[in-house]
Amino acid sequence: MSRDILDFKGVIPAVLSVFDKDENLDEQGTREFIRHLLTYDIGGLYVTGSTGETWLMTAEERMRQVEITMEEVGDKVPVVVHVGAMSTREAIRLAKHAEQLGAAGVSSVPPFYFKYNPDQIFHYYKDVAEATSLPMIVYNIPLAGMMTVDQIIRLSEIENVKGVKYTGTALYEVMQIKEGCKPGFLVYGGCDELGSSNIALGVDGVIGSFYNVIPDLYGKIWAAVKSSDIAEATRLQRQAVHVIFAGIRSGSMMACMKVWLRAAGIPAGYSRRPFSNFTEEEERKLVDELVAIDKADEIGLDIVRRIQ
Ligand code: MN9
Repeated sequence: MSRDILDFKGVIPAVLSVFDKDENLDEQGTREFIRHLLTYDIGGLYVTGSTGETWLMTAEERMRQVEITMEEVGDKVPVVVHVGAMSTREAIRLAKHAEQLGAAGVSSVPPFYFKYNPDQIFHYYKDVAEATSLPMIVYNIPLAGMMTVDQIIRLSEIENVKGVKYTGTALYEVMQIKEGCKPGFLVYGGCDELGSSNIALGVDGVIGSFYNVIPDLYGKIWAAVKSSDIAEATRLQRQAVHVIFAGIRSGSMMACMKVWLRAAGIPAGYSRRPFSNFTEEEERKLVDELVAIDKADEIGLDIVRRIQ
């Protein structure tokens, strides 16, 4: 029971947004989906981020999504709201809204598209972080242009900047960040493919897309690493990678995860254009592929049990 960022630990889904077939935000579906996620041993929820297709949503829809999420979650687990926006002004509006609703923290990718210089990026984070009392989790992701370790260390000197979600693959940077930033600075692994390695490096949590689909498997990976059973962690991580690669190979990753969840009776909806959804035949193939992975790897995934 917490709204404290210090409890934002462990396996944390970057929540999928639930749209209906006509691309409307499906409020009832969202509620049911959040309730479903809360049945797992998760350390929190990260909403309206990349996996939530946030860049395809209006600010009003994002705020509505946060309202619904907070109503469903209450103080069961901490919720961090991604408030990244094209302008500082808009990010501040979203951050203030998240604060009013009781979020545990805010997060943001750096401003992108125009190639902002490091000072402009620094001031973006300072302005957004200082606009509320909430902790800010910086989000470093190649899609928005990776920031250097030095830049993250500089950002960590801003009082409200309390951590980073690092969706890179250069794991030595995770160590450099941990060593270079203030004590207690939170570091989250963002690349699901590297879950077990990130956990072994001592990250505070892992935040990502596939924890919407296979939170049970990642719970086991977390436990295996923490009990120093590296052989088991590696075996389980390999299985997770098979699922992730199937999702990526589909060509529309979020839509694919939603297909799998729907097949399991969980109302995760559809993706919004320009992402594509799948024909019924393609959907059947994707579901068959997930079931085949589960069988070949002898995983016993919860989602596959629900499909059958
Ligand atoms: O950081 C996610 N990145 C994106 C979070 O959504 C772009 C990851 O969870 C990846 O989706 C995942 C698959 O590549 O690692």
